[in-house]
Amino acid sequence: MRSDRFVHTVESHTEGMPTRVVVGGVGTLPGATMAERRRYAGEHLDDLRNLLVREPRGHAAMVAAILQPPTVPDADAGVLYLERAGWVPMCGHGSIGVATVLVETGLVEVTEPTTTVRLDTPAGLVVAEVAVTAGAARSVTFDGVPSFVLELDREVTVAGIGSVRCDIVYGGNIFAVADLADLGVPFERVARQRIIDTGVAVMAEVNATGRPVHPGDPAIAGCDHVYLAAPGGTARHSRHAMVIAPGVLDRSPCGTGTAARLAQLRARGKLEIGAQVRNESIIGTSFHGSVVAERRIGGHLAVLPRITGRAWLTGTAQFLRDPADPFPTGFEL
Ligand code: PYC
Repeated sequence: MRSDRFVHTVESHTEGMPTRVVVGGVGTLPGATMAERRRYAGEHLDDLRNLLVREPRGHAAMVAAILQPPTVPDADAGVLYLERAGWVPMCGHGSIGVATVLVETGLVEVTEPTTTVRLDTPAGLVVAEVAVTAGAARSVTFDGVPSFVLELDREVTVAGIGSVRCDIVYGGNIFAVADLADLGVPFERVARQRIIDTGVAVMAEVNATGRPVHPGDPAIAGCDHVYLAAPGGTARHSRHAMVIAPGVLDRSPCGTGTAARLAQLRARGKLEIGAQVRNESIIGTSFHGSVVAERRIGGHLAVLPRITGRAWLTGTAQFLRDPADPFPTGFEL
């Protein structure tokens, strides 16, 4: 066996979406904060990202999370999230996966019925309460990052469709939120490629007509997730398709997308503080969320989102890289 890289992972899925949790083989990255480590990873570790998420070790929907020593004293673990398009500041389904892995592998001290896991992420501290019974993590409730609308009613022109309205919202990542009905695409699995193509077109137009930027952190820039709300939804029960760059559907209900949806509904006056919202994915799995409070951040009224979902461990792996492999960083078809 020849290998110049070994990476140890615990595999999981959160309501259908994978999180490949890297527990060894990377080492501590330079940086005094997780935001600095994310920047470092973006500049130096794209080969590792590609190796982890692309074929033949990964697939189009693979998301990974690299565990790091925390950079703040009150956290249990630092986490870097990576997907096909890059190193994202935060990932909700990934945080649920990481918290579940930390509990079920004993990487944190476990208490029943609740174990608190504090994750140091590039977007800020994420506190997760894991419901534990007989050593098993039954569900994870996490407090997302303060989430807020950047712009309501942005008009974009989508080729073949025309002018479409969407809201630009930050929920840990930057989202465009639009209605599938306005795009003339059905909310059906068989229409998945049309949904993806339309979401990617909306994303491209949003970025081309005024690339959104987080007001407090210029490193969080660009819309790379599009929330396409299904017809017939209400403020209390939304069904949606989440299109992620460069063109894949989230299988889970998307944690940061759920936070963005809560912020959007609140900004539109459709959601009371404390009201429970069920957010359903294209495969019919759900996260449950609510706004627990509001806080002013700069010129924005941000909601503090609380979101619950479940994750399951699916395996462990040791990935190798053979220096003679013609695809040392994987490939995309
Ligand atoms: O759950 O926040 C999320 C997420 C982002 C991309 C895929 N899932």
